[in-house]
Amino acid sequence: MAGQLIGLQNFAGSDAETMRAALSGGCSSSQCGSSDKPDSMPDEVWAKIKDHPCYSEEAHHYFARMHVAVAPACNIQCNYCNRKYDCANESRPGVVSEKLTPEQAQRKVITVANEVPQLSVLGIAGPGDACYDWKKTRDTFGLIAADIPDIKLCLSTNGLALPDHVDEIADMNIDHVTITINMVDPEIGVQIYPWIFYKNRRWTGLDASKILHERQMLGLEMLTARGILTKINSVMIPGVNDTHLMEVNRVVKEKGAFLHNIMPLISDPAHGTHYGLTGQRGPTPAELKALQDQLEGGAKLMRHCRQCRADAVGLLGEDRGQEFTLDQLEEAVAYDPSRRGNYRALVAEMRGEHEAAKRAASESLVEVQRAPVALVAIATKGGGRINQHFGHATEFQIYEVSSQGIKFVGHRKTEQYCEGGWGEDATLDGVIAALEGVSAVLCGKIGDCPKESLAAAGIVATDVYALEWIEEGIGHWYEQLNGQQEQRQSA
Ligand code: CLF
Ligand code: SF4
Repeated sequence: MAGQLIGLQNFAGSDAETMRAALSGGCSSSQCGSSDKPDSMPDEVWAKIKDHPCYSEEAHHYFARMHVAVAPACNIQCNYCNRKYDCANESRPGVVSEKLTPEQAQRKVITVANEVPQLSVLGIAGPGDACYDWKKTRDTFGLIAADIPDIKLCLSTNGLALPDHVDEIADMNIDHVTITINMVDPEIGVQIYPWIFYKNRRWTGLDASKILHERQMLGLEMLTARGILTKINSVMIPGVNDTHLMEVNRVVKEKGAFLHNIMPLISDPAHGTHYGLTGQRGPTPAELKALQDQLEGGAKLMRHCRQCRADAVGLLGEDRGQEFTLDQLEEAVAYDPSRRGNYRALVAEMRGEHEAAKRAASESLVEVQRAPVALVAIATKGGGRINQHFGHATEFQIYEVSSQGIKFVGHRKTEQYCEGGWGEDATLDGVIAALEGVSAVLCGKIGDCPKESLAAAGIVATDVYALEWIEEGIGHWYEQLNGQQEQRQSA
């Protein structure tokens, strides 16, 4: 069944046929038409999210974001942040990005747009606060929107300075704003924020926490009133705000938040943060999933966040930032819209086919009565297909399957097992540990050796479904599992 696996991240050419082959993994058939728009979603909201890889889980299979690190100044102190590094409210902590001027950012974005046709969103997520360092944020977005009018503009903020800029945000067509809201009770905020800087003075303790809370709520309400989509990031800090995040979810939903993204605290003494140095731990993956499951039915959850860098480039889960550092950029660049245009046209076709496959998979699962709920890990390079070699994966996308359907529930990061054609046993042990609780791994290709080790750990690994759509492959695997069980029961 498996044909040639074609990389999605590096399209060799800009012509439509090359891209079609890369996207379809070798198949040439496609159908136009249907979309993934939920029936209850207004068309104007769908138009804003359908190509945004963070606001739409489906879009993250096809579209890429890039961040430019133009806003280094910050007006608060979070206990999980060390100012040597980038803003941990949106980015993985402990990472330093290359700070850019708005003009340097403009050259970088044009270069990326010419080379990465999946690019759909430009985000400013620090390395400090995009609203506090507003002039640089505004100048950067202004320059790039003039060159690439269809790129979506997205920013991330702690919220303190947000109300001062909401009108300009609306005027500049910034459709997506993330606010980090870790509490709606200032008493809890005291344990997270030692100080803020507001109205030319420094505030501490409960006063600081109250001001921050009021400004965050005001900013969220102002954005909602203007129809700007908001995502709320909350850092889950066990023993500090973990149980309180239920209340945060309720309040932000009431105030119109579009998405809620619960991010695990990453705490490491090497990062030099207050929490890192005082031994505050982050949640386990199981604790995070349990909280997310409890929140189902509240504000819609984002479960596919990768806590990316403040200078990240590429599909979520990949980081091509190092290919576009300042020293590699040309002095003068001009935007060429052809590759992004060709790519979008093809994705519009492919999505129809993907949707049809998803529907067919769901319908066939209704027939499957007896098999238990299972977690399935997928190795994918993007495009919505099972198209990555097991040994090349640095993360697996995790889906939950039952007779009720198939849903994306998260991802697990791993070390790459196979480097230069050889797999390391020690690395494989780490991969197996990362796949705890998973019943099957579906991938583009896998050798006998890792397959046997996974089988010994109770995990089926197979490349039989290579190049199928993810949901299609999971559905086929699950039906086959059910068939085996039925045979065992009738024997
Ligand atoms: Fe960047 Fe954030 Fe915009 Fe996305 S990231 S500013 S909304 S374009 Fe996305 Fe990265 Fe998670 Fe952020 S995966 S850290 S949620
Ligand atoms: Fe650090 Fe971001 Fe918090 Fe500022 S808002 S202290 S940069 S994590």
